[in-house]
Amino acid sequence: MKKILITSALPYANGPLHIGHIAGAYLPADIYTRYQKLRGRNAIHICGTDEHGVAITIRADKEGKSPREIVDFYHERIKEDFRLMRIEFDNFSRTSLPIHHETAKKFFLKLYENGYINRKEVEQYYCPKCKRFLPDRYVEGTCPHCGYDRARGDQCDNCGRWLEPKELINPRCAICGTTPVLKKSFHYYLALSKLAPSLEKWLNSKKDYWKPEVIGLALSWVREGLKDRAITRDLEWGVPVPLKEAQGKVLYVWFDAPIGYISSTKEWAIKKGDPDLWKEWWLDKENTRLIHFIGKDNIVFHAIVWPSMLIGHGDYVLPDNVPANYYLNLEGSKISTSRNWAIWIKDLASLYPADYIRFGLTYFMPETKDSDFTFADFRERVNNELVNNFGNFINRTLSFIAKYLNGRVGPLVEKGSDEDAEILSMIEKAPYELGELIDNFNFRKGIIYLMNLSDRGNRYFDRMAPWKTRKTDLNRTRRTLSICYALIRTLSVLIEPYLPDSALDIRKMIRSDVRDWESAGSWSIPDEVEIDKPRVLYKKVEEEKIEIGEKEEKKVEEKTEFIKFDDFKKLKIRIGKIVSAEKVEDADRLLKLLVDIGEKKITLLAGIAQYYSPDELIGKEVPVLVNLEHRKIRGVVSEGMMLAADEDGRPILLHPEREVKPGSEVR
Ligand code: B3M
Ligand code: ZN
Repeated sequence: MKKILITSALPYANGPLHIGHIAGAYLPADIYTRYQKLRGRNAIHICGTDEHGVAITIRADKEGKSPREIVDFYHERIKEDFRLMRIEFDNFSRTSLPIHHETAKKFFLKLYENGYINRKEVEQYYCPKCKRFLPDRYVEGTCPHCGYDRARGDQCDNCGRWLEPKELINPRCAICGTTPVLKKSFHYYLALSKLAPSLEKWLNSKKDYWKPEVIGLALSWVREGLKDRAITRDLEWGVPVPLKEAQGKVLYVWFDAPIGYISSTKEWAIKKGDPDLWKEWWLDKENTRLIHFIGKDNIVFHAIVWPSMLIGHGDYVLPDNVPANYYLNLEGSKISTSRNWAIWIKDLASLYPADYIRFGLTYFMPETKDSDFTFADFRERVNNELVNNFGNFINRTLSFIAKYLNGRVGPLVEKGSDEDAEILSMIEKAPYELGELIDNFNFRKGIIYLMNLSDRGNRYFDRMAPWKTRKTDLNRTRRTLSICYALIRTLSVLIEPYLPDSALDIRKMIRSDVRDWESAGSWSIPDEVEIDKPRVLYKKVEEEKIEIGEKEEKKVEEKTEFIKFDDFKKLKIRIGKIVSAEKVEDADRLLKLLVDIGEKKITLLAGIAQYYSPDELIGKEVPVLVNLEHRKIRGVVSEGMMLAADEDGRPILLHPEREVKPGSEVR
């Protein structure tokens, strides 16, 4: 039996977690790991916080804190979010730990020795205003591939491609917006072009069993041709490049972060008191299945860059699968932390028990396409499925047992009538059928399968009508309820990967210690058993409670209607110098201006006559929209529009801070 090494993406320690994180990577990884363990397989779940890179330093800059303060704070905060969601790890490490720095440096040196890292002289963006080199995300601009206008210098959020700052169209400094200039520096490059053939061969071996969208994306990128990529940055925060000549440079965060999977496993081994234990997982290529749970934006790094690094290194196991999820949208719009269009885990967990949220998010898991979380659907799923179906089946069965059978059921040894046998055969098959779904990363289908089991239980209960038979045939009643009990016992195991707290509660109520997957397929109750006093498992969720966050966040959304940068670029705004100004006959609000915009002079009509006299305007410089469609007013053609501030309806003219050349662009 192979060992299963499960990882989930290392969250950046620069903010708390929201539902998109949980549904995208961590909940599926947790369900998968819990299942494998219940099935008696040798599995571990490894993770930690990603504490380097520009995602952290930008956050620190914004908050006026040091990167260290930021990562210390959010490491704890993120751990708390996971605890609230019952997401468990065998080890949850940090990439700022010495063990990680050493591991990453060694990894770099091995690749360097193997000839897969080259030094290159480069020109790099430098912001003249901030007076600093601008590594990756410090530059923003338009994606050269898909035209997305808020692409960052390391990756395009829209099409997912790995970018370099120099590829961006219309680059700007992410801090101050200034157009950066190029300056000479040098960096180390990962020789992806050289690794591409081996990578492609390896990817081709995954075609049959990876999610089609993941393998499809990866292969299409390889076929587009892979370029060597810089894996170092001019930054102070990060893993120092382990070469003398490279003072002041650190490893690119996406180079060091996946190595965090290895260093976290090392830390786990040390904590277990067996420091070499990690080798049994990372070096045993034949007997380890390495599975990376990630979101869609991390596909390029886990299906292209990281495997290339591993191939170049040579010692370590390669990923067996990368079951990436799509995006979870929120009420129809993309989750955006900067616009606070997100539901934070801490907020949601203050309203509902973990299992309600896990249940709801499993239903919304974006497994095969982007999905949309809405509060209305969330309530409906929880109320209709978890409460009315699953919870109700358990509740009615156990209350009947308590009321009419003195809390006792069983024994149950024969399959009996067709109707009974149908439920019992269903129990026998369930662990295998559900197991197959989970093994294939079909987590949504898995929860639907489970709800179907309790639904069939409910219908059996209705048909057998124990409330009637208890008056006429107590044996029949006992048998019916024993069968329902057996199904609950099965559910108490099979539901555990999804709803771990409920599983525990149910087992306590039915006083069962059956916990392993295979035994969940057995229905027999050899001796009479007694149950605990039943308690209601779930309550319906109410509407008002969630609406609060919803409304607040809607406000943020409605306030600004965002336009594309490309649309903004269509506006040609120039500084114009007013050459002459005169009143327009029969129009007491209008002035006719002749304005020098560099290459020519144009005529404008401006509704400012009540506030400015022609004389005081001559010689003044003002911003002018020069590509507005022409309009004829009172026989005069206006060829553009002067821009001014609007103070409660009163126009206030704008002037450049010092005199500039007429025709200068305003951006
Ligand atoms: N921290 C990116 C992210 O949170 C990154 C994942 C690293 S996995 C090695 O989207
Ligand atoms: Zn793009």
